[in-house]
Amino acid sequence: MTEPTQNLTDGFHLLIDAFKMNGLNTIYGVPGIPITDFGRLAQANGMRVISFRHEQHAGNAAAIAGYLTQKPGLCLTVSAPGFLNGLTALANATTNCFPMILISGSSEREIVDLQQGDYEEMDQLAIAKPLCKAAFRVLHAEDIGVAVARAIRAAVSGRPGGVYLDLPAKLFGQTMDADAGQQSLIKVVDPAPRQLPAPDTVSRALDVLKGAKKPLIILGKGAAYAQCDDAIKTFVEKSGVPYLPMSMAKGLLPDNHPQSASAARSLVLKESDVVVLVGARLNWLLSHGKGKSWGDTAGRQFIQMDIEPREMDSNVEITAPLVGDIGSCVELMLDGMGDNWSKPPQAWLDQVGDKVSANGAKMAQRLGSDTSPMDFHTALGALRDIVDQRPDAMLVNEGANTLDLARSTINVYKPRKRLDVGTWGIMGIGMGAAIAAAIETGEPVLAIEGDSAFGFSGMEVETICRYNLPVCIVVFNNNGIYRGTDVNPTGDGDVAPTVFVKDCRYDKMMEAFGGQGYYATSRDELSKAVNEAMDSGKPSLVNAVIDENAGTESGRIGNLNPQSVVSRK
Ligand code: ADP
Ligand code: TPW
Ligand code: MG
Repeated sequence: MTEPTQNLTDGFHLLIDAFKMNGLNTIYGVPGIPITDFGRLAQANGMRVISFRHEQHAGNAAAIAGYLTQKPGLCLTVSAPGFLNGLTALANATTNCFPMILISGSSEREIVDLQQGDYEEMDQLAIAKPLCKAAFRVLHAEDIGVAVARAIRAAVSGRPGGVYLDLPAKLFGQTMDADAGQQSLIKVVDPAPRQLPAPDTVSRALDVLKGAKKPLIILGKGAAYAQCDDAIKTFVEKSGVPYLPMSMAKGLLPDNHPQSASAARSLVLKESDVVVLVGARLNWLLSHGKGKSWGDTAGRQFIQMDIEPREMDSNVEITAPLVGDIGSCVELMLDGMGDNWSKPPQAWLDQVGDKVSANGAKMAQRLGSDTSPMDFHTALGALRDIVDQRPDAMLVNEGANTLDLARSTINVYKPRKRLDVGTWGIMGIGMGAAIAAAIETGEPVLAIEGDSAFGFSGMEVETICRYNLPVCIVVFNNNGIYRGTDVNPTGDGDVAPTVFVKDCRYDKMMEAFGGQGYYATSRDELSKAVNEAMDSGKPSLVNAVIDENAGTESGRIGNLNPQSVVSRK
């Protein structure tokens, strides 16, 4: 006779209880051996389990969930290949400082370690380790509580990032006494404690800022992640300093804010004498803080607010390193500024303001265009007007020209509304980000996708339809990567490597799964389709036909693209 099971629990249930106890209620993943039943049981126990068609997109969704909520997003995969598919997203999350936990089932330890050829055999822990913040393996059910607690802390404390949890198949079925199991779980207290910057650095930063003739504030996605939106807005406004938002920091202050220097980016980078970095790294996206884009660097001083001490001096000297969480850094700066803080010299504000007005007028004219076929500005002009009317919508954006031009033309009015290719400039985040945005915020989602970019995660259209998510995808269909006009110079055989099937119909993909497809060849058709789609709240895809000649190679980052100068083919 088998023992009664009422007083027993097992690995499956302990894991679910540990997540729920810590407020982690959604899992993004793909089922299979050995985690199929885990997904089922999680759903049966009230967790939301979102099944994808490919782990990379589930992982990207988990990372975006982490970014939006400050709780680690959970991604669940099978062993070896499923794990590897999820690993790209884990590495990307870590690179972007987004908290997530990749949980993968794995094969039997003894067989893996002796390399005896188990089903999907792979030493996953060793492979994950260098690509994330922390990696843990759990061999005993009674350790699940500790493992989940450590995974949460590692993901969200300090600089957020990805954590890997390796769960061998045997763990799930291990049983233990239910009471002892319950007691082994840990509800993590204060997982991301505030971290105050040293008082003397705050004074130093204030002195440097006070002495500035041409100050500039740069807001990064770390500032958006920190969810201290009011303090940041007050800091920028009280300082009177022109600010530049990095792409995912757009909307921390509305893009039409009078202090926004976005339209004068080149000028403010070149001419600023004091730069305050708020949750933004001086990586390639800011030309490493030196070189041509920054003009004459002599005498320029940087103040940097970042939770990661080792970020300081990574590219240039940081005069005032404020190591702490953005909320604490900004609040202490505000305290120190007092009530009589004087604004920057008027000459600087006028210089920036004049440039912003001149460039803004040029851009407004371009966005008013109505070319046939549509070029990028015609299509983006239509979408910009739509987003102006729908400031709560979540915006997802990837591609090359489709990314760079949408970033500089579409205004964002609220924090954490814009999700894009991030630090790596990676293609394929689109559908994962759109799904997480819809699930985590409940707001409608507009995904503006290059046709190539969309292809990386396009099959997740089925996922969007299956969960009936309010996602409107607009595919900028210019027949290829950057443009659709490349030809094979040999004159026969394969088409050029950057072009796709011409005039294809991505809208039919959406229809295939029961969503609404639209086909738009003009500004009017595009406006009408996107408005209708967003009003309906139904899964929809608009195939926007874009002039295949319109794009430029690599969009705005052609300078990073090596090209042969040798005359042989
Ligand atoms: P962007 O790409 O927008 O310029 P980055 O990803 O380069 O932004 O930089 C984000 C920075 O923010 C990282 O250096 C990270 O350590 C930091 N960061 C993330 N969260 C916080 C936080 N809560 N407080 C302080 N710094 C943070
Ligand atoms: C994971 C390289 C950068 S941009 C891009 C590729 C393939 C697609 C650009 O074409 P798209 O946009 O989307 O049609 P548009 O408007 O200019 O025509 N693999 C990964 N990441 C990157 N960044 C690439 C390849 C790339
Ligand atoms: Mg394209």
